[in-house]
Amino acid sequence: MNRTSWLAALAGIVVVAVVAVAGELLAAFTSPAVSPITAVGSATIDLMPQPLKEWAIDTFGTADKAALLVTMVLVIAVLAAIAGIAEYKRRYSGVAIIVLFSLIGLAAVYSRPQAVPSSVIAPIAGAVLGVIILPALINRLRALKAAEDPAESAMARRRFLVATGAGAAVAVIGGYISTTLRSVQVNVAKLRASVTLPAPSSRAQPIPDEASIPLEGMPELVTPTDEFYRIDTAFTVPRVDPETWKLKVTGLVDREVEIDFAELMSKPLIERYVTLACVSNPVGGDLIGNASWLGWPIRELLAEAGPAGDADMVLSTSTDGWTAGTPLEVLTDERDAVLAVGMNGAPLPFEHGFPVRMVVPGLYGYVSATKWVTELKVTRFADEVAYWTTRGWTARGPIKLSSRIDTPRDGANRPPGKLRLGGVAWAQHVGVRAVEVQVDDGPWQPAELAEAISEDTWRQWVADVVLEPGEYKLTVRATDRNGDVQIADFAPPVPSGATGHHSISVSIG
Ligand SMILES: Nc1nc2c(c(=O)[nH]1)N[C@H]1C(S)=C(S)[C@@H](COP(=O)(O)O)O[C@H]1N2
Ligand SMILES: [Mo]
Repeated sequence: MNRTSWLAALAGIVVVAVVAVAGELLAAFTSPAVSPITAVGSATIDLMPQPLKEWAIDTFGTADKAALLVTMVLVIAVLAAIAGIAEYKRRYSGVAIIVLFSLIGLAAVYSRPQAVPSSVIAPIAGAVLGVIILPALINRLRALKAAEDPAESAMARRRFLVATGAGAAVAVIGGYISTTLRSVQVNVAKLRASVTLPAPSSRAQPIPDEASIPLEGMPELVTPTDEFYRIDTAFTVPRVDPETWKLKVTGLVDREVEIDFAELMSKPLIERYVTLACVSNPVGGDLIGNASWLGWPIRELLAEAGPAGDADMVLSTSTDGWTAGTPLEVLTDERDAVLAVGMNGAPLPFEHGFPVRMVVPGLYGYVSATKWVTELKVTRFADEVAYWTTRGWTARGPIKLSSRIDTPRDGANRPPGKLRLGGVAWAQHVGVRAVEVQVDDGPWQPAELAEAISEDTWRQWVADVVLEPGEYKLTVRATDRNGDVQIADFAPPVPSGATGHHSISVSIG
């Protein structure tokens, strides 16, 4: 690339940055819930092919949104550079790229469930701006190229650089204003501080001392909230105001019911420990956590609405349009599926669904744990398809019986003699009956089980093995209270959750 091409690329990047920032600023007033950039991010997540999504979760885990943002910025910068060069080479070809960009932004905004009619203003205004300023800046570059004597050339260079520098300054200052504006518009800290949790009418079963086994490397029995895994499709975490939050029960019901946050908080709330697990969790993975949840049983709310006899599913919807399809049965049976407002004794964090989410013992999160929930539609599996079900996952998602070795870590070196292994096993809503460990292909040996908090939570285990110097493979498996043994055959997370035994390697000596 020659010097002029570099300058044209720079012009393209500056123009697109100005357009993007203008769009964000305008959206702060015309469409606070959906801006062009967040809409493109969210739409990208929704459209991303399944294998890519899984790879992103595997590689970046909870940092997947940050990774997406960085990728988006890089891709947009490259396209912007191309638009600048194209415009220089051929009038209006760069403009065409900017228009195309804006159409994509417009489509993304339009696809968002939180979009309002005025949400289209920002991408359209951005397009108009880009169409005006890109040719203007590129014309200055042409003037520079066409300059015939040194004085004219110096003048043209100054004019180009001043305009480009001004554009960059506008983008930086505008970007700063737009982020500040957002934090002023939504006083995030205040939203959560406004909530005081009532005392539960039924407390969580006290945790017996014997439920935790002291051993270096064991996970905490109750996962600290800030270490709890987070998985969702939300490019920006929804900030829902409890003052305006409402939950509707619709669909195949005798009567539609609506409940607001104050009403929900005035109900008799129960507190329970429930271990939540993600269907994307690979064997031995850490997309699982145990917390106490304070909430109102969903069956009580459904009873007020009166589900029809032929209904078999509840489609729950989040403010951001995400949906889960949960069997009606598990929301009405004796298990404590709740509309949770509290997690580990505090209001839900925004990332975990503030102000209200669902927690259903025994089901993977993708079919049950709707965060920022605002609607429960009583319906039939035959009639509705939830978010992940359209993307290759099974419609029903009971958590599979599983176990994990937490200590020692895979690849650890230990001295010969007695080695104590430890970890967790889970079979939510059935309960773990036994855990066994195996050295290489040797016999299965029983592990010692900690006491369970309840059948809805994971259970700790330890086992001692005696090993001489050498390399070993150590494996764990669990049996549930129905007598079912954890499946040995390997299956990937798609479509209904991973199976296979977790193994680690250790070297002794
Ligand atoms: N609104 C919304 N709720 C959601 C999701 C989502 O993408 N959007 N993901 C679900 C999935 S796949 C899981 S595993 C759990 C994770 O809950 P956590 O992030 O609080 O751990 O939330 C569920 N609830
Ligand atoms: Mo999940």
